[in-house]
Amino acid sequence: MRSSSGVAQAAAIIASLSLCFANGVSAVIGSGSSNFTFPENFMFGVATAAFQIEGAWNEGGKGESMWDTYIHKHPDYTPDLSNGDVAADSYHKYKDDIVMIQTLGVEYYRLSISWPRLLPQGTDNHINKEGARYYRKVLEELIKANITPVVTLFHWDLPTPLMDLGGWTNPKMVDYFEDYARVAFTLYGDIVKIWTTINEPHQQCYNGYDGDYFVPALNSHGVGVYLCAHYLILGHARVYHLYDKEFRPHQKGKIGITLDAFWAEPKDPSKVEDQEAAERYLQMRVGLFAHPIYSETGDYPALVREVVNNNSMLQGYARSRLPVFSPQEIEMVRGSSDFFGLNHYTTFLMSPSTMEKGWFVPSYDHDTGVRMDQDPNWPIPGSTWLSIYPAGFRKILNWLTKQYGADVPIIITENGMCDWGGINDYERVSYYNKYLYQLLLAIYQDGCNVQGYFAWTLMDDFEWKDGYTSKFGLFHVDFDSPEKTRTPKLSALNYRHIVKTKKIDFNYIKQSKYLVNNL
Ligand code: GBH
Repeated sequence: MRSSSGVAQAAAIIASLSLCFANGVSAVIGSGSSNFTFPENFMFGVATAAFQIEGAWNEGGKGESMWDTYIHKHPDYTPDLSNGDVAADSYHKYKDDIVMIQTLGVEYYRLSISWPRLLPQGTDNHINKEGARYYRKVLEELIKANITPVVTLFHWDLPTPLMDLGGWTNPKMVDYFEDYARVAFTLYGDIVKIWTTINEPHQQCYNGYDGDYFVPALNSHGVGVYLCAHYLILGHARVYHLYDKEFRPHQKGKIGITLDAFWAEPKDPSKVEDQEAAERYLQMRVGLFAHPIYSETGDYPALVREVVNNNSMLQGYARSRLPVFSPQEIEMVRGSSDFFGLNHYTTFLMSPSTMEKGWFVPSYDHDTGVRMDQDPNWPIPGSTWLSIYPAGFRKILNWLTKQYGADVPIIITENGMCDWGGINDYERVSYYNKYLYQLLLAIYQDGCNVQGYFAWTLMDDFEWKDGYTSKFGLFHVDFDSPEKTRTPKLSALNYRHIVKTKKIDFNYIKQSKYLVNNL
């Protein structure tokens, strides 16, 4: 194995780091060990996505995803002029990845299947045998290593031929998604027992269909965005029922969806209009997807329906830009998830606005009608959008619990922090400690039903629009080396300690300047 020595080396570095920290180098500013212990069966894991790590974009019979096609056509899409052609080369180095996951001591790994690697045309008439074998090998290797795979079917890398048909604005996508899922359940359902259908529909529709921040860069402001949401929701529900009826009886697994949610804080908590803006943001951006699936009544939230209907009318549309579910569809979607997969990163401060720079009329932003700021006191260690406000994590968990009840377990399918790189990532250590502490408070003091946590992400990867400039990994990847050498960061060591002790020890690793800031 050409690179297993690199991983052995990585494991050795982790071991030596432990020794060095056991000698007590830390300058302590934090508040010592938290009193709380993570619950007995709490699922600790780490997450990745196919397009961000695999590379091998045209190997092994793989078809093109819309990200491949778009970035090849627009090479200056990312600031470093990069693409996902090679990425972290996990297609060839998956065994190394699995050793890294083992080193962290986590029992779960959330990965995604590249739809075009399995179905090069997107449709199920042609299954790529080599792609099918690849995921089989990865999944079997994980099981051998005692790591439970959690598989996402769609983490944004839509097959280009389906994008050419309009992507998720096309109602036919619901069928295609079901067909793809059937192939995946048939091939892997004997060993995969936890599935998620879709990763972050909101980010996909907002950035890719309303705007051009993500591929497909459709710029279908205020129109395509709701079609995308509508058919993603229906596609999810279809796949849920497919699994529930045809596969669950013998495969006996679980299936849910992953939604993303920033916390929304009123900019001035004493102002009613800011409180309303925060609530409107949450309903428009989280409720749009969560309410149809997790609420008692189903369908889009009343507030969203009202806002988009009214604006559509004022704008001269004969019908609402927000599509309408039939009563049968409402019933099909309602309750179509065994858990609530939540990705959470940061918080914004909300105040009402009718127009901001860069908004279009109509658009999702204009419909939402909320200006988003961040508190200058919140540290921003990397990309502009991700500022550190740990308490927001506890608050969004409470908001979701209040909205949708505590019956459906929440699994944090992503949480993590970006910086500009480096192995001594004290800020990331601090981020994880503080966010995980808020999660413990949500469990023990607020009664939120959180059953698992996946750190984003195993290693530095292709961070979509940011290319390779923005780093989220627990492991550093040297993208300049042909080996894509992986090296553990301090945050890997810290996470391993948390997983092992089931406690957060704020003193385990020397503190950063950000820790002074007691949020
Ligand atoms: C998740 O998306 C993804 O699931 C994952 O693939 C990704 O690597 C990870 O998080 C880290 O980014 O929202 O207007 O402030 C997060 C999607 C998209 C959120 C860009 C922040 C910035 C523009 N991110 N967005 S805005």
